[in-house]
Amino acid sequence: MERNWDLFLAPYEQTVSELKVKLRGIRKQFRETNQHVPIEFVTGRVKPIDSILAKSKLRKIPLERLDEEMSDIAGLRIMCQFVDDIYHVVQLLRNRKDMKIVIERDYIENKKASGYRSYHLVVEYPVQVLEGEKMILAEIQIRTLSMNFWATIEHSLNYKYQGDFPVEISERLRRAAEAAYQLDEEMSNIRVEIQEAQRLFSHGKGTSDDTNYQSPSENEVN
Ligand code: 0O2
Ligand code: 0O2
Repeated sequence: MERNWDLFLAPYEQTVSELKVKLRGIRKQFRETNQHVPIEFVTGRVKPIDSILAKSKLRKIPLERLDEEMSDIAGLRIMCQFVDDIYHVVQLLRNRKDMKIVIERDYIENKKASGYRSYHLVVEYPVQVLEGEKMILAEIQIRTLSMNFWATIEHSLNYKYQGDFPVEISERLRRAAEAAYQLDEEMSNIRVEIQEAQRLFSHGKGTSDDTNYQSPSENEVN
């Protein structure tokens, strides 16, 4: 029977839209409460039909089993400034009642052979459809801006070489991945410096409440 793709993909479209709003909502709540915002930006996509077909062929997933066996038809990506933010976001998602994490893969501690780093979650997310509730699998990739830069470039090169990189290019990409990670580590070190300075500053003013942090000029005026 010919598959009606619009009908099949509709709950996935709905999942991506709803999760984008919810994940961007987390960002907004941090901003509004003057806390360090662990999310820089959020993107999402439904996997294009030709990619679904190519992957199902490669992984030998029968089309009737796509709902259960292809976990990235709905895909969300959360970009963070710092590596620590990634683990903070994972913890926030673990505590949520509106989605259930079913798979966790830490490709930061365990980077891939290509040099790829990111934290992957697969969640079960319930969407409301005419027939009632439907459970949809969605993949959430959480990465720093620097990991995202590397993955985006590597992904486009993958198209060019169809995954079959010349040895020299793979080696260069692996070195670039390490350089990207070093950048993350340097930024984390600077971040500790900044936070220490903020703590010293607020203690000096007789308050330890970082959420009430104001810039020196504002404090002097008040
Ligand atoms: P903000 O936080 O105010 O900047 P839509 O599907 O229409 O809901 P959109 O926004 O059209 O989503 O596209 P997409 O690709 O999902 O992008 C989501 C957000 O990520 C957008 O911000 C983009 O500006 C932002 N974005 C995408 N790529 C980059 C990037 O490389 N760097 C940065 N800093 N931001 C990026 P918003 O929605 O305007 O929200
Ligand atoms: P897309 O939409 O082109 O990004 P799965 O593929 O999820 O069934 P697997 O392989 O165990 O099973 O999943 P994994 O490795 O946790 O996640 C796969 C996704 O992670 C890929 O999606 C990429 O988005 C990303 N990814 C994994 N390894 C690499 C890598 O070496 N380089 C880059 N740039 N991205 C990587 P797809 O399937 O490629 O789809």
